[in-house]
Amino acid sequence: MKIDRIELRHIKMILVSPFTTSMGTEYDEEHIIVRVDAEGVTGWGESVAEGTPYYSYETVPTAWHILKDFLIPSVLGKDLQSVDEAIKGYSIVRGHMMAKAGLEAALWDAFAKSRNVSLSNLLGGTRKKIDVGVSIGIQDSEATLIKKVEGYLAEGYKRIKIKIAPGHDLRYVDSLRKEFPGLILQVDANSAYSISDLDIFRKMDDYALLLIEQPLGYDDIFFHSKMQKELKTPICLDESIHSLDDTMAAIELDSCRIINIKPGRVGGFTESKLIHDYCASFNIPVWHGGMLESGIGRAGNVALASLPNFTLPGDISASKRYYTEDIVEPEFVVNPDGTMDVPVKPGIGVEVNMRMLEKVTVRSESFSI
Ligand code: OSB
Ligand code: MG
Repeated sequence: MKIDRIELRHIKMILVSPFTTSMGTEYDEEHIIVRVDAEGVTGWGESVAEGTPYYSYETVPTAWHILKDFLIPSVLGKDLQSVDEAIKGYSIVRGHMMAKAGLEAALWDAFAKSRNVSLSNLLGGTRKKIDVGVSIGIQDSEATLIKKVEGYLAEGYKRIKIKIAPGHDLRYVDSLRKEFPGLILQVDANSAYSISDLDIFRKMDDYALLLIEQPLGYDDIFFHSKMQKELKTPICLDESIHSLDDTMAAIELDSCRIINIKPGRVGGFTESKLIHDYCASFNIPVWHGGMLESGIGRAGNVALASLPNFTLPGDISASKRYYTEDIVEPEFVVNPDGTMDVPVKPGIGVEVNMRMLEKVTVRSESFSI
C-alpha cells in the first residue's frame, strides 16, 4: 500500500465537565488527529499527547515535531506491505510512544479498509460487545460524587473508577462503599503517593476494591513491588508500563496483578497486542484505559478491547460522557446492560464528521510525496 499523503490536525475539544485528577483540572482536551491517504483509502488515528506534560512527558508540540520530522518521512511515499514494516522503519526513534501510536493507528485503519475487514477483526478481536466503565474525576464533596455515580449506574456502566489524591481518598471510598455495597469500584491515584503512604492503602484494603491504579511514581516498578506484597487488593499499573519489557519486569517482580493497556502509552496496537498476549499467558487480566479520546481514538480503543484477555471493563465511555458533539458518526453509546458495540464496518467502522472535525481543528499541516 503506497502512502501518498499524511495530514496532521491539532484538535481542541471542550469537555462537558471539568476533569480533576491528582495532576490538576482539565477543561478541554488537545490531541492530534493523523490522516493517512494510500491508494484511495483513508486511515484515521489519534495521538493522545495532551496540552500539558503532566500525565506523560509528551505534549501536542513534541508529538507534532516527532511525527513531522521523523515518523512521517520514514513512511511517506513507501509502498508498505504491513504495519510491522512501518514500525521497523521508525524503530530508530526512541520513546515518543504517543506520537508513534497516532501514526500506527491511522496505518492500521488504512490496512483494515484496504482488506475490507473491521479493525477488530484485523487485530484479532473476538467480542462483538465490550464491557465498559466510567472514570470519575475528584469531586468537591462525597454527596456530589454519590450523585454522579448514581447517574452513571442508571446509564448502565458496569464499574466505577474514581480518581484519588492525598486528602481526597479514604473518605470518598468509604462513603461510596456505604452507599453502594455491591459496587464494582476501583481507584486511580495517578502517582500521587509514595511508599511512606502505605497505611492509607492498608486501610483501602478493607473496601473490596477491584484494583488500585498507579499509586506510586510514574515510572516506578520497584516500590510498587514492595507495596503489592503488603496488600490483598491488586495493584494495576498504568503510567509505569511503556512496553512489553516493562510488563515482564512488573509481573516478575509482582509489582502489579492487573495491567491497564493504553495504546498511546505503549506506542500503538502492535505493542498493546504483545502485552495483551503475554499477560494472558500469565493469567494477568488486562483492561483498556482511556485518554479522553475523541471518537476517532475511541473507535481504535473499542477494537483493541475486543481481544479476549480484556476481561475487565475499560475506561471507554459514551461520546456524550466527554463531549457535547463527537467528531465521528455514529457517536459511541453505552447499551443499558453496560456494554458497547464493537463496530463491524471496515477499519475503525465509524465515519469522520468533517464538519465537526473542522470546527475543533486548531492547526493542520499536510505532507505529500
Ligand atoms: O490515568 O487513566 C488515567 C485521562 C487522562 C489521563 C490519564 C487518565 C485518564 C482517565 C480518563 O482516567 C479515562 C477515560 O478516557 O475515560
Ligand atoms: Mg490511570
